[in-house]
Amino acid sequence: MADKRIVTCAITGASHTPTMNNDIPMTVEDHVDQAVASNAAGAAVIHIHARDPNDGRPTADVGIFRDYCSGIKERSDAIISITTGGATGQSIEDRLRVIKELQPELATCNLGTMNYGLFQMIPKYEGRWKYDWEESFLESTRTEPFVNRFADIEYMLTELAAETGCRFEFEAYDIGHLYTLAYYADQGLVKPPIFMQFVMGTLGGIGPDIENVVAMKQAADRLFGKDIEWSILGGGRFQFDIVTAGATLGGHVRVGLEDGIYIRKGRLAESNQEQVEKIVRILDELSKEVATPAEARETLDLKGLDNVAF
Ligand code: KMH
Ligand code: ZN
Repeated sequence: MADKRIVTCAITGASHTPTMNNDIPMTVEDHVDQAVASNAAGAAVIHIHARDPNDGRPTADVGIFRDYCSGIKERSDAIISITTGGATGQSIEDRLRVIKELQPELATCNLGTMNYGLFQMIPKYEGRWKYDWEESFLESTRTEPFVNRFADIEYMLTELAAETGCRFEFEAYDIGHLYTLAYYADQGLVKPPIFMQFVMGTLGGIGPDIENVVAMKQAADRLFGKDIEWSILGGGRFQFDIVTAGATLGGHVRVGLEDGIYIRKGRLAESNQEQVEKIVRILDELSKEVATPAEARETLDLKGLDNVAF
């Protein structure tokens, strides 16, 4: 593991909707502004999904992704990690098109088909929805699985990687996913450094308990040894507890409104930047240095901003 901590900020996502937090970015300008501000606050990596600017619904529109990416690139040297998870209801073809066209430095690779329950948030917002798509979208996660088949993973690790030169932020939602990745590493399809995101607290994945963070780390150490650069995110209200525990155990960290919409108990975050500032403060108190984008590129062996297609 590199000494300096790579901070990722997941600025928008599909887990939270406009009703839940007024400060979720909606327009292209919002996304670019919040990405640039988060980068300036210490996030070397900006993880993006795309939203329809009219009502904030998740979209796979490559033009919108392109506008975010070129806007961010114009005003910063942030590393952009584009989602391939997209949102429930999008086909795998829709989800991967953006990677083929924009050829980013990093893209996510989700390590298994699973339940991904967002419906449990519905009762809290009943009768207050701002847009008609929000409740039905969250409800659809009760019946629609999050599809990431072995064949999809293999395609990403082989053809997509060769065609685009992108590397992956591997999303592990449980310990079994680490074993899936270890299988592909044994097959020679994954080369170090392996950038791994421990995703703690998804309904359908491993829970947000400190004991589970330790178990994930121990399994990753056993399976990958020094080949891994692991990072951690905590979904929902345990976001900062989990991320701080991960940092203490030696991990890189991910924050952002995709993963949690609060800055502390009872107070919604005002922006992604506010969450980045908080984790950078915590890291500083723990005497841990934050990696610049250039340092993160070196640690993760990325191709560089000159080689993207946006
Ligand atoms: N929403 C996160 C828990 C992706 O974008 O591909 C997982 C994620 C996956 O960020
Ligand atoms: Zn995401």
